[in-house]
Amino acid sequence: MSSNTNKRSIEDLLKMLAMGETLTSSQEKEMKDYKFWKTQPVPALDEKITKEGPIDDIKTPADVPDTPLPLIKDFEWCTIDIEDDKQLDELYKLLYDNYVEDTDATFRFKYSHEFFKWALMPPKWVKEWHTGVRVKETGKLVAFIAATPVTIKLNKSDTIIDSVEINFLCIHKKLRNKRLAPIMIKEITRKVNKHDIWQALYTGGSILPTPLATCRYQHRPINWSKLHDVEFSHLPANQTKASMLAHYALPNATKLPGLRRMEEKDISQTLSLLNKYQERFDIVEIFNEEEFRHCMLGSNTNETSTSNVIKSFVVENAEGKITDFFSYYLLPFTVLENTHHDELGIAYLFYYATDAKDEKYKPRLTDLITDALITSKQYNVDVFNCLTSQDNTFFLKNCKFGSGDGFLNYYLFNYKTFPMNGGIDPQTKQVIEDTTSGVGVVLL
Ligand code: MYA
Repeated sequence: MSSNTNKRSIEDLLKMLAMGETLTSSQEKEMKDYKFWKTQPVPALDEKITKEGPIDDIKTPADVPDTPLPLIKDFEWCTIDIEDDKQLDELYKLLYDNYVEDTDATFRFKYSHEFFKWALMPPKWVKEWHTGVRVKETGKLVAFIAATPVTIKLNKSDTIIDSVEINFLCIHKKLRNKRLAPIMIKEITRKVNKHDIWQALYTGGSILPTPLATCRYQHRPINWSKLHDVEFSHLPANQTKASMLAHYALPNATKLPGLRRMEEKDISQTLSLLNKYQERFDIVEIFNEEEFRHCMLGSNTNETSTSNVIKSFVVENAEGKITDFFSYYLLPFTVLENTHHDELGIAYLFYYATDAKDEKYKPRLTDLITDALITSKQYNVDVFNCLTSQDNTFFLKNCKFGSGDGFLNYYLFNYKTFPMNGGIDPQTKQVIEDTTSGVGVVLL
C-alpha cells in the first residue's frame, strides 16, 4: 500500500481501536438473530430491567462439567503459559496478525511482553484461564481468550461481585465465521465457573445483548505534526499547520505543585483516595493493595522498577497528603510502510482521583489531566485517548479532546443492572458535558 492511498484521519484510528460499531454502521440485528447470545444468561436487547441481580439459577462448581467442550476436528485446546517467552511470542504473533481489523494493514498494536504480563498476570491470576486453540497437526496457535480475576462493586445496591474480566478474544482470520467464538466463550465460562465465579465483565466495539453502558472514544493530539505526517490527522480547510500546532501546544513543565511519579510508599494512601472518589460511579472495580500496586506500578516487583507500560503520578501537598492521582497506560502502534515513522505512541487514560470538591472540582480535573498530557510527552506519546466514562466529560473540552467515531460497549455476563450513563446522549451520541457517568471501571 503506497502512502498516498493511505489517507486517514484520527477518527479512522479511533474506529480501529474500537474494533467495531461506528456512528455510521447501522445496527439491525434483533435478539432472535443472536443464535448464540440468545442462549446465554444476558439481558435481552429490548428488555426493561425492573430488578437487578444474577440471571441464572444458583449452581455450584460440582454442577459444572470437569472436561473441556469438544472442539472442531483437527484442533485442540491449550493453555498459554505467559511466563514462557516462546508461548508469549506465539500469542503476540496471533494478536499482531489477527486482533485489529486494519484493512490497509498499515497499523498494528505493538504489544510487549511487559504489556501482556501486566494485563494477564494480576494477583490471583489463573494459568488455565489463558486459553488457546491449536492446530493438532502443526501446533500452530489459532485462537485465544483470557479471563483475569476482578472484584466489581455496584455502588447503588452496595453489591460486591467476585468476577472475571474477559479480554483478548481472538480467532485467526482464516477460521472466522465458523462458530468457534461461542465454543471458546462457553469453555472459558466452564473454567471460570469451576472456580465458583459466575459473573464476567467485558467490553467490545460490537453490539451484543445487552450493553449496560456505551461510551465514546475521545482523542487528544499530542504530537500533531507527526499525526499529520502519518496521515492520521488532516489539515482542516480553514487552518494552517502552524495554527494547528499552536492549538495543541502544551507547556513542557507540569502545573500542579507536588506532582511526582507514584511510588510504592503511596499505594495505601492513593488507594484510599481512589476508593472514596469512585463512590460517585455506578460500577467500579475494588482493589486490595496488592492488586492496586500491580495495576499502578506494573508487573515488576522490585521497588525501584519503572514500568514501560503503566505510568502513575500523585500530587502530594505540603503536609505529605496525597490529594490527587492519575494513571495512563501506553500501547503504541507499529506503523508499516511509512518512510518517516515506524511507531505511533498512544496513551490511554486509566484510573484517576482527586479530593477537590464543588466549584474547585472541574478546574482541578482540568489541571490534573492537562498535567497527564504534559507528562506523556516524555514517553513519546503522539495521541492521548480516553472514553466518556468516569468524570471525563468534565475535562474533555478544556483539555482539547475531540470525539472519535468509535464506541465501546460494557457488558456483564449473568447479571442484570439498570442501564448506566456512558457520558453520551443515547440518541445523538454527543458528549454530555459535566455529567458523572455510571462507568467507573476501565478495561484494557
Ligand atoms: S473484545 C475483542 C474481540 N476481538 C476482536 O475483535 C479481534 C478480531 N476479531 C476476531 O478475532 C473474531 O471476529 C471474534 C469472533 C473472535 C471476535 N464478543 O466464531 P464466530 C459472537 C462476544 O463465527 P468470528 C473481547 O475480547 C457473534 O455475535 N461475542 O465469529 C471481549 C456470534 O454470536 P451470535 C462475539 O467472527 C470478549 C458469534 O460470536 C464477539 O469468527 C468477550 C459468531 O461466532 C465479541 N467480541 O469470531 C466475550 N464477536 O450468533 C464474551 C462476535 O449470538 C465473554 N461474537 O450473534 C462472556 C463471558 C464469559 C465468561 C463468563 C464467566 C462467568
